[in-house]
Amino acid sequence: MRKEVVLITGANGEIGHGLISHLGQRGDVQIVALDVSPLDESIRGYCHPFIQGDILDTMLLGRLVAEYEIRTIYHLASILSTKAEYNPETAHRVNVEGTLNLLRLAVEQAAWQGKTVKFLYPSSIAAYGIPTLELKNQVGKVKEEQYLEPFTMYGCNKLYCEHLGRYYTRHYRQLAADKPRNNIDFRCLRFPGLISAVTTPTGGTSDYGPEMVHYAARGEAYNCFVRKDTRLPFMMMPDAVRSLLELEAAPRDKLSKLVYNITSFSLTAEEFHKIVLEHFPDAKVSFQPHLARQGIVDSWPQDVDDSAARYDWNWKPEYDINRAFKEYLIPAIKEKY
Ligand code: AKB
Repeated sequence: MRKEVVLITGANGEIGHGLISHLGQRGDVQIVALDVSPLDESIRGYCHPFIQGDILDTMLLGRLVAEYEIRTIYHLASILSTKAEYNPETAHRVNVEGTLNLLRLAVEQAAWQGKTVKFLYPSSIAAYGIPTLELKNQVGKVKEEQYLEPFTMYGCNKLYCEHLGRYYTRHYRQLAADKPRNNIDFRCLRFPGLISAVTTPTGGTSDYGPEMVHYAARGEAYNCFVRKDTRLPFMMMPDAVRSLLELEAAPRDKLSKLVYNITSFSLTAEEFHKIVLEHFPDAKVSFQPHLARQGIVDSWPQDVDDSAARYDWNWKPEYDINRAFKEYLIPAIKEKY
């Protein structure tokens, strides 16, 4: 039997890496992978094919439409929050025009196949913007609809692309005489800061968490760019990958939202440091807040309300703080270095 085709953009990024390893080992789908950078050798064998190319290259995307019957798209490619601030217009092009191109590809695929195409999209806590630190410290778990005034280009892009996904799913070509049957099924997760044992993040602002652990494991000193009391929600990569796959598999009629918060645990940079020291007693970490990056993290919630995901599709993280470090991150990272 022919395997269903899954297109993964941003294949070489952190989530892409985890998702391709997981789906590749499962072996029940054909992974067509796309990234501007060459793909890590460890996951290349799972991709049939891997295409090195740009999501802004509409000719390339047109070729994909013609060559493959894509049933599910995991559109992971994006420029993260810190990197995006150095060149906001380029970030806008990649994050927004790139997403629009992929939604367009999904529409064409759906029309061509006469079938629904699922579109899985990772959004982020960066979509939030809590105006003051005082308020951040008061509000507790933030719901999907609250404080949506992001401080970063990346956050604006993520929030707008959530709207684009909703538009394409519910209203696209609403005035067209030949309005096509609605065949895009957009499903989105707002991720907290993600932590992988396999890859180190680049260009994000929640990166201080994973960086602290990876630096300690390599025996390198780390200068943390946020204050000790800075609290953010985090999640381990295996949970993030599982959440994407569970949302993908959930029956449409169980989903009351197109965009869901999810989280695993929240901790401060100081708590992070203490855990790192338990496992790497020689770790050298200093705290020297970077004004702008601190401001960005201060606008993101300490915690998010993921009750809708828990109720609608039974979301539950496997890794709480204890298991996250003891059973996943530390053993895997010690093996890596
Ligand atoms: C970033 O820091 O930009 C990302 C995110 C929170 O989406 N890790």
